[in-house]
Amino acid sequence: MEKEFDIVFIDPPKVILGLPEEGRSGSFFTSETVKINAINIGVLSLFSYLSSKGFSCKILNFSEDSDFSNAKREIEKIRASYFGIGSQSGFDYLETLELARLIKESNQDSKVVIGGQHAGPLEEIPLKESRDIDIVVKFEGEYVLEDILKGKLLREIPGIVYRKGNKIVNNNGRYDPVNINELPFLEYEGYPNYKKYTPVVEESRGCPYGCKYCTSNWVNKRQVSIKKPERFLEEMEYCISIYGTKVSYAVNACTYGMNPDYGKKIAIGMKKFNVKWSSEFRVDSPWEVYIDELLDSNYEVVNVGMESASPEVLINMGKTRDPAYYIGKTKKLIQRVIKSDAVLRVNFMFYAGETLKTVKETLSFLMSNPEIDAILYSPVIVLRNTPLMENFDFFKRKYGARYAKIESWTSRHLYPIHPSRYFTFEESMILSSLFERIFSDPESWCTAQKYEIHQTEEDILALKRVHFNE
Ligand code: B12
Ligand code: SF4
Repeated sequence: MEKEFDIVFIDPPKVILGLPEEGRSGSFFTSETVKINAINIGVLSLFSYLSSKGFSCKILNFSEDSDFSNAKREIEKIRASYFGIGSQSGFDYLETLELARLIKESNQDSKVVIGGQHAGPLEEIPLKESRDIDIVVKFEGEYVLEDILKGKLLREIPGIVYRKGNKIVNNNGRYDPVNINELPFLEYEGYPNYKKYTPVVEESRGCPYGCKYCTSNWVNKRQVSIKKPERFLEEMEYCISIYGTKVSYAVNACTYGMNPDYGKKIAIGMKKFNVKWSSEFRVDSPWEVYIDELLDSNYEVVNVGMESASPEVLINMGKTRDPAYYIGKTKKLIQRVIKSDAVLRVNFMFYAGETLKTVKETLSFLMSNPEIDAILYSPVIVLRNTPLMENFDFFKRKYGARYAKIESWTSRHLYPIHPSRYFTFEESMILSSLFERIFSDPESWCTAQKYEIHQTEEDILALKRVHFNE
């Protein structure tokens, strides 16, 4: 049968198989009733790039489905040479395997390729766990998929794992990072129901820092591609022409303003658009250079990852070698932001090796900085191909940390832990959830979180009700 599309991308459903039973909180844990509803930027970027190269592409968005009936129906109708599933977090992994099965049921000759921040670092594992998956793309997908669609021999394509007969072959090497200045604008209209979601524009991709729990430095090789301000603002203008000025805009970056002069120019340019926006940056990034312009540009939420106020934990995380400087700089940022109208949200993590002392240090920081409007507090989950997993023995020996072997999590290759002899996983979850509510003003918490849901009155109210029992 004639293939309708070269590649059909799929944004998979989230946690509809084997839902982790434990109540969820913090950035790794969303309430069951209010799921994150956001555009899968990885998939949209690949769709936009390959379309610009002349390939016929389509996106199927099942991310909000609560069973597979819709997916089954849609997949049965469509014919494509390749199906590409974007597994971005462990919460869509089992669902990705099930989609692969459904694809092969009705499209026996199609190839299934998967990638994304979760699937990539798993390398050969998805191929071992599902006969229906043919290729895993380990890193960025643009050039790799282009090669695949052009029919290049798989053995000659760096950074993929694939099936060859009964063998699984893991190719070494990788392409240089994609220069995001050279990518086409995101083709929002290609994403089903795109208007329901928070519009997003990439400012930079990748991260030079090496936090030990994070997969980004594996997927992006600790290299960064930053958009030139002119290019960014052009794309933002295009995005606003589609979504209008009434919604808030997410500017996607591991750390906004890694080139602080660009950060300043972008903030100045954003002011002219007169739209609310937000991004994320580290407390120890060079924000002094652009913070005045940022706070004067309708920047709605200052969303920063501090992760801990305990010097010992900060060192263990690989966040900084100089905790006093790091903590001092956070305090300066707080003092600057409170003079503005922006909401200040600071993110924390219940890390491996937390002791009574380290938790107390973070709590006393929160108590002495009541100007913080909202926090996210998440128990750490160990991920594959991170230094934390590789050096987990250190935390076992020194702090009595252990893996919490909970099937509903580990089957997703998300590895929760008992952080130390002082705390179990369950306690770290309960405490994180409590701290989050105690130290957050509900209104501000929802303003920060609204970038990850549909920005409707009802969704925001529902979020507040569920999270704060209000
Ligand atoms: C921005 C971001 C978000 C945003 C937007 C996410 C979105 N829908 O796109 C928001 C805030 C909504 C979000 C939410 C969540 N996120 Co998030 N997020 C990120 C962040 C910082 C950047 C991702 C990004 O957009 N990158 C830019 C795009 C272009 O790059 P990319 O996704 O890597 O895609 C490239 C490749 O991976 C590959 N690729 C991607 N898809 C595919 C598909 C195919 C077929 C192929 C071949 C290749 C491929 O090619 C792409 C282009 O080069 C990452 C960390 C990071 N540094 O990447 C965490 C990260 C992905 N998020 C994470 C998590 C846990 C979550 C949540 C589960 C948190 C929660 N509250 O529940 C939710 C889940 C959201 C969901 N819908 O599933 C984790 C995932 C860890 C894991 N292994 O499970 C990460 C890695 C951060 C971390 N280390 O903790 N997130
Ligand atoms: S700063 Fe953020 S994206 Fe960069 S390594 Fe640390 S956690 Fe990962």
